[in-house]
Amino acid sequence: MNLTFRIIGAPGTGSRLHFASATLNEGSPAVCRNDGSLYVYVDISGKIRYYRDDSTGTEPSNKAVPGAEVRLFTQDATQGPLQTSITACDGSYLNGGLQPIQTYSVVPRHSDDYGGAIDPFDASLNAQYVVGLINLTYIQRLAADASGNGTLTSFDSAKIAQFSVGLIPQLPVAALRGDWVFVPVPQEEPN
Ligand SMILES: [Ca+2]
Ligand SMILES: [Ca+2]
Repeated sequence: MNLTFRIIGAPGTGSRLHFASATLNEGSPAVCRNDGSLYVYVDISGKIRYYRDDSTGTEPSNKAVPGAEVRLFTQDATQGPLQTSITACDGSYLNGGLQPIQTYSVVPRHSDDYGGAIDPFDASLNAQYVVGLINLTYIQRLAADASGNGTLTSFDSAKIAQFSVGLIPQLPVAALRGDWVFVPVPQEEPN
């Protein structure tokens, strides 16, 4: 037996569905009255942008990050991603048709595709910060932490220098959290 419901309402709203009784008009097949729920599907969408626009020096910038992978997870950590989308040319992504009755985590990642962003000058900036010659913002320090240990030292400067001239294929931090760092980290949001 198929029952068709036409659901109207705002995304994320819904109601419980209770079957008070069920009667079949012929024979004596078993009838199970399992309650359920009806809800309007929700979408999770957003945009990924570079923190810094290298052409204008603007932070945070409006410069889009295309081609990043955006994975959507449920709370069940044993499951793989429920959906995966790729950011478009304007940095936007959309994961749609989702049940509003559970918690989701949005986890972006991106690899390689540095576009010449890491050069010896970055190693120099890092070194200048380490000896107190310049200041770096929190996000700049996050980007400069090549070892991923939470602090900036001359070791980070050395790794950036080595990577920028091709002596090492990857920064040590990439083994911990991938080639790219995304801010903010995934967090819970209400519907
Ligand atoms: Ca740079
Ligand atoms: Ca470090």
